[in-house]
Amino acid sequence: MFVFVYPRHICRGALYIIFTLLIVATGNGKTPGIGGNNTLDLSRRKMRRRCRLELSGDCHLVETSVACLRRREFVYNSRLSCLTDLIAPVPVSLKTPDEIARMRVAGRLAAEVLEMIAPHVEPGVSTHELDSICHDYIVNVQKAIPAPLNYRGFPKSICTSVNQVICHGIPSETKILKKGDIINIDITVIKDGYYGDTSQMFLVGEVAPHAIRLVEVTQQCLYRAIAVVKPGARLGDIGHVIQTHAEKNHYSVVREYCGHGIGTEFHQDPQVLHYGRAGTGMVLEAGMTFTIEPMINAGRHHTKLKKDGWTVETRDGRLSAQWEHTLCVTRDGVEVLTARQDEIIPL
Ligand SMILES: [Co+2]
Repeated sequence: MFVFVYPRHICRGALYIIFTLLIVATGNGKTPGIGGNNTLDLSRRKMRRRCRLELSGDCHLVETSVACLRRREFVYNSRLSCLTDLIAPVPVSLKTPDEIARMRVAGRLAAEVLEMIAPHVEPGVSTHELDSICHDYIVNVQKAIPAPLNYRGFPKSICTSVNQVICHGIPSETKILKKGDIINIDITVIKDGYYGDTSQMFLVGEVAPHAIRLVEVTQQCLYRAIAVVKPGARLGDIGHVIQTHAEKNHYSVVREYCGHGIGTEFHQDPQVLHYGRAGTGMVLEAGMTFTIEPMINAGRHHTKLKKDGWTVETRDGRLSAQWEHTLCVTRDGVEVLTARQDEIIPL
């Protein structure tokens, strides 16, 4: 997984505010724009309408943007991608059968790391030990590369997110797993230049029923989302089924982090939001490869970034769960490139 934060809608929120101020400054949009240029004024009106459409019914976006303004790089990247998107639709690469075969290999390797690490996830083990075991396996057995290591300065080979940690938890010698914990282990490997990205939840010893329920419902969210993937479906359909199922169970969907296109890069377009409206967004086509990785909170959806610059936690301190797969849209549906051997995915 390793979702890089760059939700365009957030900067659309910022743009909307800027445009609104501009319109007010130039006489509520009724007077000609700068230098009396009507063309400019018209295009500004169009953009304003688009920004308003993006925002309609989603007041939290403004709130979210304030929280995210803390990260300069994030703001820069999101503004850039937003402006690009306003000018031209995002081109999404369609993979050839040969590329998909390579991604199948990378996906299988990532899944195998999870299969390998499962018996090690026990009370008393440190997340650092889990990281070392995965690192050695990926490098020495699989002859592959752990993608998170040194990615934008990330210091470890896997992400380990325990209990209230939503994602991007950094493995540590002092973080010892104890009975009752829930942990997400997120693996991304690079093999022959192609990426495979997957994560799963593990229960550490005996776990409280409410935590098990969160873990199960989050996995159902992922499976329901996978089941809607086929040519002609839309990205909004994916977000919609996840949000509907999570909220029906009185949970919330994390907004700031999303799934992503994947291939010869860790993160490509499109962004795959885990909430949204059915029938909206990009139309899926055979050959697209992307991840779906819902992060579902037991309490509110708000997040906070810890001082280490990576670890994302729930703001209310309640539990969070996440499951992730890398998928390929096929001619008649979907192929899960990171399916584990014992996994039955209801399609
Ligand atoms: Co990912």
